[in-house]
Amino acid sequence: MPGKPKFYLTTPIYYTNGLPHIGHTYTTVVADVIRRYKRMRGYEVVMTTGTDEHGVNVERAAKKAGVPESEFVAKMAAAWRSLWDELGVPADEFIRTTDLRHVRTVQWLFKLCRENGYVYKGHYTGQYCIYDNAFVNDAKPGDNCPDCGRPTETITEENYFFKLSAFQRPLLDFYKKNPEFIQPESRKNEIVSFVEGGLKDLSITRTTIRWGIPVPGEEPHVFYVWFDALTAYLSAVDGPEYEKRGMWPADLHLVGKDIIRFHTVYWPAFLMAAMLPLPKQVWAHGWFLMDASKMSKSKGNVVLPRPIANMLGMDALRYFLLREVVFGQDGNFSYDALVTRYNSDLANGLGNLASRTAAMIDKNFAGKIPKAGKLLAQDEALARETQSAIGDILEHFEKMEFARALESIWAVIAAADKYLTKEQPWALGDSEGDTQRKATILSTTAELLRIVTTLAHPVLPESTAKVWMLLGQPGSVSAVELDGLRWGQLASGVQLGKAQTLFPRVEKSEAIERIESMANEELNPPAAPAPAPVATPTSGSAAAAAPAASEKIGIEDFAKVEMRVGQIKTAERIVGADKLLKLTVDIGTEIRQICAGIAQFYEPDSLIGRKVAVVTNLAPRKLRGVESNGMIIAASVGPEGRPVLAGFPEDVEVGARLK
Ligand code: ME8
Repeated sequence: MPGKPKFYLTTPIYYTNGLPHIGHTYTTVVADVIRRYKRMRGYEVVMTTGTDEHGVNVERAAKKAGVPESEFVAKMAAAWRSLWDELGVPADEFIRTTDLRHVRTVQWLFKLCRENGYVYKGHYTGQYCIYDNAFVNDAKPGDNCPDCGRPTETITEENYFFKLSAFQRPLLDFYKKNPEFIQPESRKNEIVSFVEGGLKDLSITRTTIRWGIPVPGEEPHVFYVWFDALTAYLSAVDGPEYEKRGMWPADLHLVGKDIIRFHTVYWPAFLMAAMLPLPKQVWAHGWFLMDASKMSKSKGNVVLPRPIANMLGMDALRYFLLREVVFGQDGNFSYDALVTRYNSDLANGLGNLASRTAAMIDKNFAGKIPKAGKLLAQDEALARETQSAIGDILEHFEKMEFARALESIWAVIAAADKYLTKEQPWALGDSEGDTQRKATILSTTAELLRIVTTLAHPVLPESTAKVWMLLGQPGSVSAVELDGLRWGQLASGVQLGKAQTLFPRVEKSEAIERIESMANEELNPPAAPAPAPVATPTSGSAAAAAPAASEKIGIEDFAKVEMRVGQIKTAERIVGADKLLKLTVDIGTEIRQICAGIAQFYEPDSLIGRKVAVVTNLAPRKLRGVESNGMIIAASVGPEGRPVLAGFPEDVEVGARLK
């Protein structure tokens, strides 16, 4: 049996002098969407991302942090990697440019280019942009970098040069023969005219910096960052042994428009010089802007992904990034637009359709998906409309028209809402005929839901998996083959899964405030460890939290802690914070809002009226963006530290002081 076709795609290898913001998240999320989509179309997919760890910027950042470069980059790379894992966009291959497998590949590529006569030694004096790690051609001393606008530095040094000039014709021929290589089309014209304007040879090693991959036998030469960084795509799939792995050439390099030239001019030229296969496509998307300018930490306008994922769920962020902006163009990021889309498209759209459908099936058919009875014209029309949308939506995905794909999926959802409003299954009675009609309407809606869920899966992996379970469909939605997706494949007679809220509606200003507050906490972490929401020791046993004998405290220290009997008035879950409950607690003199990390062990309703011990003189702090003004005392039980609220066997007055 022939194996699956292979698909290899990459994101850029991100710099380690900062942490990921929404711009990096955008590229990585798009890569993940394509990966999931391609898998559902039967491909064996490898997605590479990683970290670009060499260069003078890292040298300086490590110095500033007072640690060796290797330590600095190891920490940063781990942070990038774990954030991608946490956000559900893990790398299949995470390549670090300090990995040995990468070092070997860069040295091997250089050797091939040199053996083929495309490398020579020379001197270069020029203006260099340390921020972009690039010499700035045609710049004079004092000029700023045309890309980032920051000052350039004059550098003279012995370099190895790559004969880029020899590749003007081969590159132009290659673009012509491979019209799909540079995407989108508008970018292609830009690159073609750049290459037509003539190519200068390129310095690919440096002797003035230390932190780089050494050129074997040519120390102190180290590789200049782009020769190093671009090669990471090949190192990740076994470098010199790429043929054995079978993933090279890459099918797709996804990049932002800022680095398209490196990917469509330098990279194919290096590979041509080494006589290695060339990638099939480079897709350059636009920028996410904040207040119409590019995000940067120095401008203080970065948007972080984690607070959004915590508040609204990662699917909401994915949906927004792909739906809001035409892929390839620039777009503006705004929290307002994000939350609006969340409430309208996810909570009211997909979420509402799924929960309504499930609730009606539950009520009328004991939670079992009914079989359709006689179909009326309107049922058939909806089926036809959905069936024909499948092809269009797949085509949009194929062409990377993500916004249009989602628009078409949501048009189908809107058609279902309209259908339900018109057919009003809730208004039908219990007669044989009415029950039959209800069965047809609900099975039609459930089938439509199965199809949109499947089609939306690459973009909304978590929530569509929940809808799939809710519909009680066999297997997992990620295993559905999109090629075979048709109307009429709904498994009927199956029991619905447990109902759950997919996208709880949020109040816009509160949601934005909480996201911003969490972002602020992340960007400016508190200097001292903040108090835990519940006074439970983290390591499990009470003894573990007790100070060592030599650290015994005096009564005056204990007296600093004010504890009172409180009574819980209200308790509710917090959207985006699985472990926390938001409580209001009467402490005698006032009602306080307190967050407690007990949501996994206490049902909110069971807490109302309960008397608890409260630390009342703690400085207020925000937990997951919600203000907490005090702390509830609990024992920490068992190895997993299950919280058990401290209480009073006898009746006590609210507000009484604990001494
Ligand atoms: O350039 N909007 O790394 P980098 C959209 N190490 N995408 C954005 C963005 C924004 N505001 N900001 C960043 C490098 N990106 C090199 C790459 S590859 C061999 C070496 C995304 O950390 C976008 O994909 O500066 C852009 O190309 C990339 O992050 C730049 O990441």
